[in-house]
Amino acid sequence: KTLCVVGLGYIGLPTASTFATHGLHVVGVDINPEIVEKLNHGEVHLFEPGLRTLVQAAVQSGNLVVHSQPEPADAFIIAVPTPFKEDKRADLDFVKAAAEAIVPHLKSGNLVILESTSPPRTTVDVVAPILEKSGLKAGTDFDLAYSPERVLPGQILRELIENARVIGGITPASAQAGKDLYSIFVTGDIIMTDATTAEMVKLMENTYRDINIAAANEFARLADQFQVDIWEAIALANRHPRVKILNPGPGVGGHCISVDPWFLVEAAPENAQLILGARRVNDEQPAYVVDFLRRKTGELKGKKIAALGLAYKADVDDLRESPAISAVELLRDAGAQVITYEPFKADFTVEGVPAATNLEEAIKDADLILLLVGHSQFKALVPQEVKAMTAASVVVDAVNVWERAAWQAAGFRYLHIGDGKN
Ligand code: SAJ
Repeated sequence: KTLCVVGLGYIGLPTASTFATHGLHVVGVDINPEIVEKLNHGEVHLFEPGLRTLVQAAVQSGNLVVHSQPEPADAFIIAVPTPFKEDKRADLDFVKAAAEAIVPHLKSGNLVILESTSPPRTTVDVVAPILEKSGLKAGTDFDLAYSPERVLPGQILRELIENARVIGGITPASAQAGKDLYSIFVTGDIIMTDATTAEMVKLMENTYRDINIAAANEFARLADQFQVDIWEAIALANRHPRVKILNPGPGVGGHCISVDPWFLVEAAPENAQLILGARRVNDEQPAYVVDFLRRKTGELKGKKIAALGLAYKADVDDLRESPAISAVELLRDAGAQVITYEPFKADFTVEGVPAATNLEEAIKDADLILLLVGHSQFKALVPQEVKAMTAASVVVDAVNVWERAAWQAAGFRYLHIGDGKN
């Protein structure tokens, strides 16, 4: 069996490599010539634990080759990004271009799977008509299915294999063909449905999480207003057997959860009011963090703030839609003298803000340390040791990973966001 995977990002590359190490002949395709060149030399352009080793094994076995154009294959997987534009609408240009690129190679009996997160009906209304330019009919001459990925960045390689997977076919036979393909390596259940249901399932999953994080963030603001400590309140509420409130933080980032709910808002604005409200709450959260800082620690102008972490969440190098970056920009605009430190991307700078290359450089002259991302290496910091490295007297923990008592014992004033008590 031969497989052609179009788009070698966080999903396409692990998927292509895993199929290759399970015996399929895989052609990986990417439009970026630098990525093609790198991968063919066994170098990887993304950081994901274990990915480099997997890609090298796939390339060395001869089962994975990387080209810039699709080639004839038994099956095609489209795993290109669906970014969203300024107007909060899904940009399907990459999906369309990938489908167009497959058309000249499509043969009777082939299977095409779309994995890119897309607005409901994309497989049926957008992808099928493009592929049918080949003269072949979707669902009759070739199979077509939508299968969302559900892997968590940081745990992609394990979750790709173990998670349950939904396959939505434009016909039951297409769903079955998709199931047969993924069965090669997926050990979790593979559940078949129709294509549009599968698209909606994916969007519902991430929207559900966004709404629940928004609830946590809104509770944090309320607790702050009522002189309650949100973390104490959440711990108590979560003792209820059917309540599981998520963690408030500086907001919701990444290319999934902060984006996907918009696809539903775009497709049905009048029926997506709660979804829209949740998006607004989460998007305003960096501003809440800055407002909290101002209320608790006074005037921001001239304040020297060491901002630790810029990634969208802990232990990833991904800065897309990162609320930490938004918070830094707001602090900068408020006149604070911010210096950032992001260990996973030390060379990245927020415009107009210096970036330190190590922790000590970031914190030594600071008045205040602001923790924006709970990277393991920040979590592991020993307050006594930090005290010896910094002029700062206050730490503000936006992700609640530090122990209040330990920081206080080391002589810091400790605040976590959503704390109305301190
Ligand atoms: N966050 C909070 N509070 C929480 C949990 C998360 O503020 O209690 C923030 C994180 O810091 C981050 C954002 O939310 O900024 C999203 O992080 P995440 O770890 O919840 O999810 P992602 O975006 O890394 O991956 C999600 C996953 N979806 C769900 O958990 C429902 C993953 O399974 C999907 O595959 C992925 O989106 C995707 O590609 O769609």
